[in-house]
Amino acid sequence: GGKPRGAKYPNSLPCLPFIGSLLHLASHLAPHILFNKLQEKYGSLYSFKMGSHYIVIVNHHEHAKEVLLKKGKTFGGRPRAVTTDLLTRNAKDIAFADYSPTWKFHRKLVHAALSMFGEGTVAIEKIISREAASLCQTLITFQGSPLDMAPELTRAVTNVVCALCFNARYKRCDPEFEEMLAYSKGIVDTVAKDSLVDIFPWLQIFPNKDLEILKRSVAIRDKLLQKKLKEHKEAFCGEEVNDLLDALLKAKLSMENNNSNISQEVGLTDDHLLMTVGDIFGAGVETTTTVLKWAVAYLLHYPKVQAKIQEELDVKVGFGRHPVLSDRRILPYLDATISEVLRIRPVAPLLIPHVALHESSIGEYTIPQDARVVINLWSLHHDPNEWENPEEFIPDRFLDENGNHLYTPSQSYLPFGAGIRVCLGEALAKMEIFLFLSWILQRFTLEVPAGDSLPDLDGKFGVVLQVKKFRVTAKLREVWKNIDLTT
Ligand code: HEM
Ligand code: PLO
Repeated sequence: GGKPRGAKYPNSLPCLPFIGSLLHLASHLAPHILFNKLQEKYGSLYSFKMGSHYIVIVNHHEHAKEVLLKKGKTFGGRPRAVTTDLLTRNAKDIAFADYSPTWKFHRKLVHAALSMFGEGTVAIEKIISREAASLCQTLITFQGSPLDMAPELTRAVTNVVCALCFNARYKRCDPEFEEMLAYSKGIVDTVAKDSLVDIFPWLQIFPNKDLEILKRSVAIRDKLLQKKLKEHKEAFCGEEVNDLLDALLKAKLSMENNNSNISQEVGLTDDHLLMTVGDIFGAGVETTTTVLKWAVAYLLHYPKVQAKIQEELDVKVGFGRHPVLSDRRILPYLDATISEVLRIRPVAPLLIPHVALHESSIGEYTIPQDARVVINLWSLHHDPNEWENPEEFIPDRFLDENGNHLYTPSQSYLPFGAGIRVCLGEALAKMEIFLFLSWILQRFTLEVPAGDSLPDLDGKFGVVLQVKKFRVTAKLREVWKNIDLTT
């Protein structure tokens, strides 16, 4: 205890009552925007205390990298919160689990399973292409009439994750899929707000309505997950691994055979299996879908970008075949557009909060044990010293002078985080986003329906930065009207 001699702590915001009113005044701002703005007054690294929690906000990439990479293990903890505890049966998952052998073990298992089924293999490309084809088919049936693409994109992405996790897929209007859409929205709207609620009174989590919605949604999700687990247990013979759930079951079985109690110790209980699959399923659906929605929203705002992607597709892929993963090399402008979407609208603008496992430092500042460290990725991605016109959507900033190669023009870019807590799904997400967008844009031009206004680009802050609902018309491109590329 006690303040070490000579210790210098990050700049602190004024004490509570003041912050309360300051934040109240600022209540129209989303947290990541407010934290970005507070730099003007307090510098890029500052802290405040809320209740018993000491919170540090990091707005500069050098500090962010020190936290995530150089001192990744020290800052590898996670805070507990009422809502995430509800979602994950007290942090028996990966994303919201504190640093522990159990967390490490599950991360390793999932990582191995994901590489086995997908990343880099033909299997995953096939699965994604099948869903892309189905999505394009759906768009054709809507020809000309305005549609909300969100549920269609969600279904396509859900089916990819569903194949990976459960070796299953949903048809349009499948009641189980509709149920999933509903509970997922319920969770996204309410979860993880409480870790910020002390700070942001206007987030209004305390109304029990939100907690009720969350509990109800989680109960429905758990029932679905439970059913999948039961089916998999019954079908699993101990050898053939068809999906992530099989892989987890196999690990559990082999551990139980080798050593009676170790599976309990390391956390391979049914609860852990369910929550881990729940994480991958939830992360797999919400993040990738969100990026696709942002991409469409920006393409509507920047039709020239859309036209340029289509030109690239026409020249490099042509009209005789569908895009494939290996086309990423020859479609740098599309890849740059995806990078720019992930910059300008990061899926997780504050990542997930980190916790200092013991006393440490960031830059020249002492950080006490148990401090919650929030990386403001929004600030990194909108830093005017690193990005020219950061508010402008400019895919070209990710291309070299010749426009042939993707490169990262700034260190201040971490859409998937970094270090020991780095996203587990980066490779999968990138494959999906690339294939879905290339398939759609090869054949369709996306436009704002007559009479509708352009999509809102502010979004809605939550556990992911959500896109507000908007409609699109997907017009079959003229050149494609006489081409039959049967899938
Ligand atoms: C964590 C971004 C897609 C699984 C994270 C984090 C970010 C992130 C920023 C937090 C890192 C931190 O707290 O330091 C994204 C983006 C995605 C995406 C931008 C899409 C473009 C996915 C997908 C999956 C996934 C498809 C699953 C297949 C996870 C998991 C964690 C995580 C399990 C928690 C890791 C841990 O705490 O140990 N992601 N993600 N993500 N992501 Fe993703
Ligand atoms: C999304 C809603 C699901 O029903 C449950 C779920 C599980 C894992 C969460 C995910 C939600 C939101 C995005 C998260 C992911 C873990 C990692 C990912 C927080 C709540 C990110 C972007 O950090």
